[in-house]
Amino acid sequence: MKTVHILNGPNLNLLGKRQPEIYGRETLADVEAACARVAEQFGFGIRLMQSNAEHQIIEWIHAAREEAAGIIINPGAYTHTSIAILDALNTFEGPVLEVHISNIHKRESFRHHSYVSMRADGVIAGCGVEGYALATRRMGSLIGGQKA
Ligand code: CA2
Repeated sequence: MKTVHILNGPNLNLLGKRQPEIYGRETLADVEAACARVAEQFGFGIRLMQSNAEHQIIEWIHAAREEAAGIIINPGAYTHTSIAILDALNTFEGPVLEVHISNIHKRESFRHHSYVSMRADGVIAGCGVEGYALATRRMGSLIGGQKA
C-alpha cells in the first residue's frame, strides 16, 4: 500500500493547546485521524510526524524518498526561512503539497514568502486544520488512488 508522509514543523505539537483563535481547537492527533479517514477512501496510508528541529524534518524528507509516494508538509516558521528544507524537497520525486492552517497572506509580511512554495505542487492556506484533509484528498488524485 502506498504511504503519504505528513510532516509538521516547529510548535505544531501545541496545536489545539495554545492560540485557538489562530490555529483552532483540534490537535495533531485529530488531524491524523481525519487524514487517515480520507486516505483510506483512496486506498493509501498516511504517517504523520512533527518535529521542532529543522534537521529532523530534512532527515524525514530524505527517508520519504524511499518510503513515501507523496509529502504533505506544514513546515511551520521554517516555511519562511529554510532553504535547506527546500533543497531537501527538491530531491523528492513525488508530489509535494504545502499546508498552512492560517492564511499566511493575511498575516505579518514576513509570513508572505514561502521557500517551500517554490517546490510545492499545491498550496492550501487559511482553511484551518481542514486543510490537511483537503491536501490528503488532493494527494489521492495526484498519486492515482482509487476512491472507494
Ligand atoms: O498557519 C500555519 O500553519 C503556519 O505554518 C504555522 C506556523 C507559522 O509560523 C507559519 O507562519 C504559518 C506556526 C506554528 C505554530 O503552531 C502553533 C499551534 C498552536 C499553538 C501555538 C503554535
